[in-house]
Amino acid sequence: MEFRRTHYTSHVTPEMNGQTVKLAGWVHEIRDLGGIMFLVLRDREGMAQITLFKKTIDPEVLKTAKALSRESVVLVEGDVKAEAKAPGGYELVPIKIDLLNPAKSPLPMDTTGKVDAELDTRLDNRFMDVRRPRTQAVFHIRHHMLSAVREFLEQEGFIEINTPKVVATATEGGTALFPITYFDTEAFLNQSPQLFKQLMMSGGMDKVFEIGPIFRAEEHDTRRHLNEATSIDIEASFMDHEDVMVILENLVVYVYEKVAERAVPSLKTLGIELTIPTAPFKRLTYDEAIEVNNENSKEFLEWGDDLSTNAEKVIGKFIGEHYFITDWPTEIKPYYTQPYEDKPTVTKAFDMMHPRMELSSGAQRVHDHDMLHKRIQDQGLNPDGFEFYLKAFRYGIPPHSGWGLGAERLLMTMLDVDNIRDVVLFPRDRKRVSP
Ligand code: AMO
Repeated sequence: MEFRRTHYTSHVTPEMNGQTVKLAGWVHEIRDLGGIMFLVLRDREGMAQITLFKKTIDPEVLKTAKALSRESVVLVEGDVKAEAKAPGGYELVPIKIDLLNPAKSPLPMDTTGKVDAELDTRLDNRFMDVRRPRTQAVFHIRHHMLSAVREFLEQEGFIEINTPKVVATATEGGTALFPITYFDTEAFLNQSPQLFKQLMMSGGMDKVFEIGPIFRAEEHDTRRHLNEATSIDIEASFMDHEDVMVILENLVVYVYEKVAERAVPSLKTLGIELTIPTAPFKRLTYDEAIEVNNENSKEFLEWGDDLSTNAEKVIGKFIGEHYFITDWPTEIKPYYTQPYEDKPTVTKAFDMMHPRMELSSGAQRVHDHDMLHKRIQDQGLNPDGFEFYLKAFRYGIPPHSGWGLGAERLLMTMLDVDNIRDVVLFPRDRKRVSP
């Protein structure tokens, strides 16, 4: 049986009226209306209507069609007939139907969108959930988002690196680690490429980026936290925090623009019209952010408090678009952020926010070895564990800055998706490690 992609057409248009084509895909729907039978065939391009006129059709073809179960994989050879009422503006009158692989019934979930499935059912059967046009649209957009990120950073002179995910030390003091057995010693899953991307500044790579997994062992069960997330990280030498903030806001705008341009069918499937943010984003100092919160919320924040989820919402509602929060208290930001020389209680760190949540954190980094050593100690961490990192600061490392941007959060806020699990193929959370 011939099934190779090169032997069939995947993109049929009404202009091909009269031509004989071959289409392969899944049986999305079967409708038997007496004198006429419709099969809806689904492939990654969309839907095609196969119309069987029972009076004129070859009885063998009709027999095969009648025996089909939904979600079976078939190859259909047929004549294209322009038909304004059919999806895509054409129907296919079959000459031959080959069953490539039958699907068992009943299905673990519906793929037509007619029956709502719980998120857990969809995630348990992700292979089938991805057959739903809406789910597939999300992951097509994710592809376009990441490809635009790569394109933008490459245009800005960044090169892509890959750093280890099995590591010996914590990066983000405070956030929990997943320990693993590594031969006869203990290791951890990396929380961030932070230390490694900084090492590359000492290595003279100047502008690097990585798109990779980060692991956080926190037991939160929220709609915006995963235990394995994807982080878009950059690090750049001879740049300060303000320089990398400009790169970040321009990247966000670029990604929105490219997704709007290139993912038209997927956005249509989701019923979304993207509003492209405009750069520069508003900049609020931490002090101003606290003030906005205190004037608009029942929850009073003192200088030095981290912003609660509620405070993020209150401030986000007040601002109403993407914005930055800059100039954070040094003590609530990681050891690697660079305090202001003339005001060391405040650090050159920033968060980039969507009105719904934080999307990114970044900073100018400490590049002075002794200061870094002291900052590690001051945060209650043991500098011995950081020797491989500190070493790179003794032999000439330029001033540098960078940020980490959560890919899932960027996508979920772009598409106004409620739950972060909906934008990851196989989410990892407190209750889920499979599939
Ligand atoms: P931070 O810990 O703020 O900073 O992480 C950066 C961004 O990554 C995303 N993120 C998450 N997304 C989903 N689930 C999680 N559990 C999760 N944790 C983080 C968020 C967040 O803003 N090393 C610094 C970055 C830097 O300074 O370069 C860091 O990791 O969108």
